[in-house]
Amino acid sequence: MTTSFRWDIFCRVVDNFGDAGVCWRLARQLVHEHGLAVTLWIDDLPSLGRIAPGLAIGHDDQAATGVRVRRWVDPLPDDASPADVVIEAFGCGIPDAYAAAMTVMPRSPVWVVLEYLSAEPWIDASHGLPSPHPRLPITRWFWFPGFTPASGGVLREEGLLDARDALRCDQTVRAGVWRSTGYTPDPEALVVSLFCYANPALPALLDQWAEGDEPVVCVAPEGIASSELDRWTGGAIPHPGAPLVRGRLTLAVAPFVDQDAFDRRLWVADLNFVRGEDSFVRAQWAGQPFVWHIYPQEGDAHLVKMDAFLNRLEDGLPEGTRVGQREFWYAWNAGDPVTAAAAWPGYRAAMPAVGVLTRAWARALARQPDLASALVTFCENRL
Ligand code: TRH
Repeated sequence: MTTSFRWDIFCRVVDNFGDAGVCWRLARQLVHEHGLAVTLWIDDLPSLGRIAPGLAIGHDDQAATGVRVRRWVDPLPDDASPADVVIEAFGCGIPDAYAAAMTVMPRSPVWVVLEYLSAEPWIDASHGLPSPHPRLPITRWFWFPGFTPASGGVLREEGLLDARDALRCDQTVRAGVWRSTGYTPDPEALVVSLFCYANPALPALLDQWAEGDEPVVCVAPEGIASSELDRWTGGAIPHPGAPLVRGRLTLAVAPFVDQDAFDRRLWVADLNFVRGEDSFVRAQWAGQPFVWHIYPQEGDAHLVKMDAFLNRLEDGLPEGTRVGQREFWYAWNAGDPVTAAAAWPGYRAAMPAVGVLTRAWARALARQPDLASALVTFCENRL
């Protein structure tokens, strides 16, 4: 589809990489698959630069893979006129003057608040609802990403699962994915990609892998879980290209790469530890067993969300496998070394069945419309 519509996406980076990651992925897809003119207004270019390495983080206005990327400063530059569609990512707010200008456009722009992803059942009834702006004569539409056809869906690029399957079949390309880490692929080893928040349970898990019977390769991105790794390695965290071997465990560190390369890591690992929102979705597309370190919230609200997701994922799973997965996810999220170590053997035993389930889950999810396409249809129907 080719249109002349202009889209602006506003993104404030709260912390880490997920806010930028989701917006960057969405922006690229809107340009590449929907022919839209997209500007990403972002207040933290260095964070985006970590996952979009070609970006010039000192430039306030630039084109990057077809997306116009502009630094979100206050006030916005004078040439910032409202687009046809305005995406307010994660309720970050739209600058007052820009919002006021939206209300006097000859054709009222469509203003969409992109919410956080959730598997909770209530989001289906809230997805796509309008809400009048509290002060301005304009409507905001609420978009709830989720896992059901009644929700806003999740991001999925065209041909994603085919690209994944093709890469998995190509041994040379597969091996190339790990080259920067210095680890030489060993078909006997369990290859774990580790992307998590600080987690006191990690050293106990590393001990278990080091002392176990099975060769394990654990690859962590640079700077991730650094205090735990620092402690576990006695201040000698490996550099990319020079893994550390202790017992049966090879611990390797990988440089930060762009999102597509990060996806490829998830595709070729046997087990993916992921976190936040975007890598959590990408692990689902990878179709390998995965363990989600959910972003912690006050009052353990995140555990309600994790439970809602597990309820959907495990539907139809045999009891033993279900318990194995659930116990390990809970132990990992509790960050408790004792319960996490105790739950690992059960999870390891459940992994083959969990893998079958995860692949089926990805196939079923891929039959639903992807978030970007659904969003384009929704907005164009309102213009
Ligand atoms: O980094 P995250 O924890 O991000 C977030 C933020 O904390 C945010 O405030 C919170 O609201 C949200 O989680 C739920 O995890 P996430 O979402 O997985 O984002 C990581 C991004 O980084 C994702 O787009 C993948 C990308 N990435 C790369 O592109 N290359 C890499 O090498 C790595 C390690 C990650």
